[in-house]
Amino acid sequence: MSTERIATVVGDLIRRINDAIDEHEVTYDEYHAAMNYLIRLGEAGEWPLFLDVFFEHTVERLNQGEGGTIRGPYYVPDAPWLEHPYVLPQRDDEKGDVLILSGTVHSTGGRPVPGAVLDMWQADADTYYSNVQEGPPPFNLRGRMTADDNGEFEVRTIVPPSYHLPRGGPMEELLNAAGWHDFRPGHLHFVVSADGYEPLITQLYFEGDRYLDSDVASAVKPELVLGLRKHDSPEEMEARGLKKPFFTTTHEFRLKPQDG
Ligand code: MBD
Ligand code: FE
Repeated sequence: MSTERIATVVGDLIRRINDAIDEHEVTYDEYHAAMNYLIRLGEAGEWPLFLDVFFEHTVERLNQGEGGTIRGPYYVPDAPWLEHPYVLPQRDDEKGDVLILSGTVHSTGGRPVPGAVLDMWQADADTYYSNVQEGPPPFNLRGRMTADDNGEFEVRTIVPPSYHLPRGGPMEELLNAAGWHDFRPGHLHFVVSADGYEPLITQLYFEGDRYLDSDVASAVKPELVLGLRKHDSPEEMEARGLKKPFFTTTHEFRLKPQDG
């Protein structure tokens, strides 16, 4: 970043925070409480969580647009490559309803993108992300896969229930202190990429989740909310080799060509 850009953006941030302090007549006690809070936020390693919850959505909207949303703090690179038929790595007794997500990767012009890479991750049914929180084994519910020659893919995972942010640290303390809830609608995360296209960072949500309209991270867009179809007949379960009911849904990811 240039000196000029830093002076412009940081200068404006400082001015606006001073305006808020002024408008709300912040006391010395409040000023020191804020200082103490920000120090503890850093010591707890929660700066990425704080920034992605409160600010990433605006950066995302300016830089990605339709079909995308925020990445959030819990992406981990180098997730395992999956083999056909794709099943997101999970424990034998992984909690949650079975979800079969099928779909396509197309260009914004509508053409299939053969071989597009889908890097996918999600929390488990108890809201824990592998490689981040204690609990799940490494790379649980994280994996990379490719779309076929027609840009199509299908992957089996679990339906993500409503999600709450990690608790017990400064982030939860702030949300409680302000009387705000700490929930996000259940979601699946993706980075979809292919040669010649801008990578698409996005999430998928599901109809009926009670937090679709009040996501603490402000990251829901209508085109990312999918319907779920339930399959509970013995024939459908047997055809899939499943012993319990399952849900299906589909989505089309649209990649923007580079420089165009
Ligand atoms: C998450 O899982 C998440 O997706 C976001 C955006 C913020 C915090 C935790
Ligand atoms: Fe998430």
